Formats: sequence, C-alpha cells, structure tokens
Amino acid sequence: MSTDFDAVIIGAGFAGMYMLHRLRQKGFTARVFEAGEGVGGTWYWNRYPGARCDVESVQYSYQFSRELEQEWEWTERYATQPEILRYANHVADRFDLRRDIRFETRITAAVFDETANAWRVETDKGDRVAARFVITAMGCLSSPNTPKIPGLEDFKGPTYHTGNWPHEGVDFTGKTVGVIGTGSSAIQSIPIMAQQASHLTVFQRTANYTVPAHNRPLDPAYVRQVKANYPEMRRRARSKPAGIDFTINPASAIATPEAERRREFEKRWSYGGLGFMASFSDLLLNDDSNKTAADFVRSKIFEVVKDPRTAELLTPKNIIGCKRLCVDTGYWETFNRPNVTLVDISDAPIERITASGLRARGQDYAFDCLVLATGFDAMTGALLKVDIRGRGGVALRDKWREGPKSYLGLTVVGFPNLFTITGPGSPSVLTNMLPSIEQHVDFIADCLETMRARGVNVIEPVEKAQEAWVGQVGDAANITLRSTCSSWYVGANIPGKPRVFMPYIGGFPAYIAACETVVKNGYEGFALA
Ligand code: NA7
Repeated sequence: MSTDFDAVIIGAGFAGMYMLHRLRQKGFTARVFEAGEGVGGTWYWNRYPGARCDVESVQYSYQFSRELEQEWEWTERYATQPEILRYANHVADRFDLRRDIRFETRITAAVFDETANAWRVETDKGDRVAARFVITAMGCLSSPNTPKIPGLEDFKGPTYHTGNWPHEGVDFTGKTVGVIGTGSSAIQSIPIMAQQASHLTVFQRTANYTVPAHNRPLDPAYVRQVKANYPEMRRRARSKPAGIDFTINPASAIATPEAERRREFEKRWSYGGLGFMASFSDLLLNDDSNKTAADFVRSKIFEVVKDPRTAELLTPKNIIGCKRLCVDTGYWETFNRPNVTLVDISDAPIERITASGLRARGQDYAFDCLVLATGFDAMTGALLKVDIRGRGGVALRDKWREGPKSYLGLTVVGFPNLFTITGPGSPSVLTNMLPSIEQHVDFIADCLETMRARGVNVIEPVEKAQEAWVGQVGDAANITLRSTCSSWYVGANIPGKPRVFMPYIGGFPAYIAACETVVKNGYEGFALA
C-alpha cells in the first residue's frame, strides 16, 4: 500500500512542531493534525489569568537551533502564557511549519493495518490518511478533568475550566466567583481573579505547598550572559535529574544541624521557584527530611496569613513535593483580602452544584461564575481519547486497562511504528518538558533514519524489554516518597483510573543513558522487520 505520509503527528504543541521540523530535515514527509486553531498545545489552551511556566524562561525553550536561542528575547524570569504562545508562533513561522499542519482537526482513530504495515488515521473532519508511522505529541496535561459533581449542568452562570479558557479572556470585575480546586492552575489564577471579582470563594479539597516565584523582568545583562553561555547551561541542565539547571545540595536535610538547615531553606525560599526541593538531596527519599522542608513552608503560611484559622486550613498536611510543588505570586496573601473566602471541603465532597452556586457541608454558596481549576486526566487521558488499535485490532485502551505499560515511555508492544512523545514511562512531567521533548524527538527521528538506511519497515518493542522497563519504572518510583500520595502522577484524581506511578522518576541523565544504550546496541529491545 502506498501511504500519504511517512508520519502522522498528533498535536502541534512544542513536541509536534519540533517533530515535524526534524522529520523534514531528514527528508521524511509528515502531516500534523491539531485540534486547536493554532500552535502551542498547553499554551494554546491554558489561557487562565496568571498562567505562567514554573520553569525559568531561559531554560523552558528549544535548544535545537542556536539562531533561535540567540534571537528570541524572553522578558521575564517566568514567562507568561501569552509570551510562550508568541514564542510557539514565532517558531512555527521561522521554520515554516504551518503548511504541514492541519488545524481545527482532531484525530479520532488510528488503526494499524498489518498487511500493509501502515497506520490508517481518521479525523473528525472526515480525513482518511495512511502513514507508516504515527507519532503522538499530545502533551501530558491536555485532557481537562471536569469532575462529575451532581448538578453541574444546573448552574445558570458561566462555567470556565482553567485548562480550556475562553480565548477572548474573562473579566470578573464586579462578579462573585466560585473556584473549585487549589492546584497549580488555581494558585496562579486566584490572586488575579481576586483583584477583579467582588467576591471570590475558594473550595479547597487538599491544601497545597507553594513556593514564591519572585518573578521579575529579566535583566538584559543576565540575558546576554545566558546567551553567551547557552550550550554550557544546557549541558549542566541535562546532567540534573529534572533537566533543569539548579544546584542540588548533596547534604541530607535531617543530618544537617537545624540552624544550617534553616539557612539553606531561607536561601532557596528567597531565591524562589522549584529549586527549593533541591535544598537537600533526600527531601523526597526520607520522611524525616521531608518533614523539615514541609514544616519550613508551613511556618511561612502563618507568617503571611493573618487569620489563624485560614492559615491552618491552608496548611498542607501531606508530604511536600509528593504532589507537584506549586510556584506562586501572592497566593497566601490573597487570603488576607476581605473579598476572599476559603471553604474547606476536605472531609466531604461538594454535595451538588445548584442553579446559583453550590452546596457543600450542608451550606449553600452563591456566585455568578464558576471556575473549575480541577486539573487533567494526566499522561494517558489524551492518548486514550483517540481510538488507537494495534496488531489484531487490540485497543490501547484495553491494553492499558490496568495502567500504562511501555518500552522507554516511547513505544508499546503490539503497536508497531507508534511513538509516544513524553509518554507514560518516560521522565516527561518530572522534568523540564522542552529538553525532554527534544530528546524524544531526536531519538525518534534518528530511529526512522536508521530504519530507512537499513531497509527496515517496522519497529516494535519486544515483550521482555517492555516488562523490564516497566519494572525499572516501578522500582524507581518505589524508592521515592512521590509515589505515596494521591496525586495525578498516580492517576488518583480520576475516579476509577488504575493507580500506577506513570512517569519515570530515575532522573533525566539515567533515562538518556538508557536510551543511548538501546541505540548503541542496535535498538536493543526492539524487533525490526
Ligand atoms: P491539579 O494540580 O490536578 O489540581 C486540581 C485541583 O482540583 C486540586 O486541588 C484537586 O483537589 C481539585 N479537585 C479536583 N477534582 C475535585 C473535586 N471533584 N472536588 C473538589 N476539588 C477537586 O491541576 P492543575 O491544573 O492545578 O495543575 C496541573 C499541572 O499543570 C500542575 O501540576 C503543573 O504541572 C501544571 P485534590 O488535590 O485532588 O484533592
């Protein structure tokens, strides 16, 4: 069978865009299908007020093009969603990507035809295309989770999900607003919504840890220095577990004398950002060490929040860093405002949404607008929305019923010529997504090139290699505290989702080394036919 393209790529976020560019460079044909009207993925959909990246902008950027690195000017330490979206659009223009992207088109099914060794892909616009490879670039946090709270459809006012925010923006001036959720999206948006709304009521199921961003405009001298030393900074970042260039203190928190420990935490706190978790090397390995960091952050809440009862409610009880740490600007301060109320719903779920608000713990709350900051069906949600069928017509949804299993987080037994960029089983969400994406894209592009050179048509992992990798992912998860709480990393936010720690937590360098060994040994663990 002749195919329409060498590869179909699903999604035009940072992964899909670079994949297209890389395949073109190597002389392959590719078509990207993208549900949105534009490029940018996460940064196209998540337009809620205050949306920002929590990795510093100079690091949350592509490194495949030295020219791009030099010409693009980030303006703030942590880039806003509009700035990142401008960057994505700049990349699309600069590398002339749009002509191979079909926008406003969602892939609904991808079925592997075993006689033709090709994928047959269908879209919601009626396209039927055939390609040798399907490469998913759908993002890890792109399938918004709207919880099934009774009465949701009864609410008379507008309902907004942070993960699918209206493009024209929302002005809450003079409105009363109810927010469900206190994850990263809520923590970023609540301070801004509170400045507009006449009253904001926040419904909190689990209090979350957050560290200050200390965001600021970037100093041009600093930017010059970064640009002069970009390769060195990228190399350092690549050698760190999260693929982010910050210094990890090798000491153990619990073994460090208290005064010294406090100094380290204070130093990191005043610097701001996710590097707080690198204050000591064992914060996610040792309960006692973790508690020292947790207590430090808890004490900060009481320094900021004036009402002790509210401070107590805002105080997280669980392990710090178990759920993803948030990075904020003025979050706790917001609860000192007279127009903000915190409602604790930790002991009983919201009873129902009503026409005028919601009912929780036997009490009615009224508001004009409802904001769902309720997160995503992470890592597998977007993948499993597409009806992906491999050998024998087996559906990925069935194959992963007990949880995702993959080889390197990139490929799945029974699904030949399918690659999942930043898929479950890869470091993905535990790292800086941009370098992780680039590493996967380069792996895939090199693999396709090798296959072409060797005259190989089909690549598929073998069961034994996949089982071994799944074992490695599980073993790595078991030694950290991160696998112990009810986070979206383990699917706990989605009722009925199997509890599996989905990302590979062995660190970016170990993961790169594993991929390099596989390639060096002639694509070890794969059957090439
Ligand atoms: P998160 O971090 O998953 O946060 C979702 C929030 O919504 C969290 O506080 C949840 O409480 C809450 N939630 C979810 N369902 C309900 C129901 N049914 N009732 C009450 N509260 C609920 O999503 P975000 O969008 O904030 O952030 C996702 C990632 O994006 C983030 O980690 C960064 O990587 C960027 P829970 O904690 O489950 O009790």
